[in-house]
Amino acid sequence: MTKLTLVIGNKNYSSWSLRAWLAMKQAGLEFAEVRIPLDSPTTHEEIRRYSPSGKVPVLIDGDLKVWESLAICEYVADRYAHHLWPADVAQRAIARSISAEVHGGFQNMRQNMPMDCRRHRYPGAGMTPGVEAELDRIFAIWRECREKFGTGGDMLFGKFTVVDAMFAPVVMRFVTYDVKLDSSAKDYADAILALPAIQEWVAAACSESESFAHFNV
Ligand SMILES: N[C@@H](CCC(=O)N[C@@H](CS)C(=O)NCC(=O)O)C(=O)O
Repeated sequence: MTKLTLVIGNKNYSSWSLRAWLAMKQAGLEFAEVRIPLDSPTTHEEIRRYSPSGKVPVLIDGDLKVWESLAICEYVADRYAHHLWPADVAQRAIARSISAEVHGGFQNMRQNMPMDCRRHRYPGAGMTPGVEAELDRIFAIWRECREKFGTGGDMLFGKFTVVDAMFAPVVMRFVTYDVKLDSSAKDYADAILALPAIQEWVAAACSESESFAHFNV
């Protein structure tokens, strides 16, 4: 039996689930998935069976439960895949700062541009002055990381790290809302979209039947 189980929400909508799932895939881990469709009358009760916080994702590793997407990424890196953080201590500190910033911030984008990985497109929707300011910050992070740390590959710190897992749902939003990207941001977004794990996630999202009229998950 598989030892690791990741409990997630709908692949189309659950941006937090995508972060943990992608980090685990990129770590090369084998794990079982429990998918709990969000926004149904039984969702809360079902999630509570697994998750102390009542939210997904939650990782179950034997007797241990780890919740909060960033804590799951930290645990996976600590326990199974040190390479999910940059090897250099200063770069690791910056990668952690950015990951925490994404985890706790960008509320305007989250609110106005919910993730919707299917082939739905809403060009220009959700853009507000608050979102624009957050996009500027995201582009500045991407530019700086690619210039300073990105030489060893096409991810923000060269090779794939937790930071890329944190930004993957942002890339999804940029596709859905057709956010204009300069060439360096586009190259990075394209590299995320080309990851086989991302393609697997999107294909699964496309095959889901649930459709939410209002969603912000
Ligand atoms: N900060 C949490 C956010 C988790 C979260 O909000 N999960 C949503 C789905 S993406 C959820 O479980 N919603 C179900 C509910 O609130 O009933 C994390 O990083 O994991």
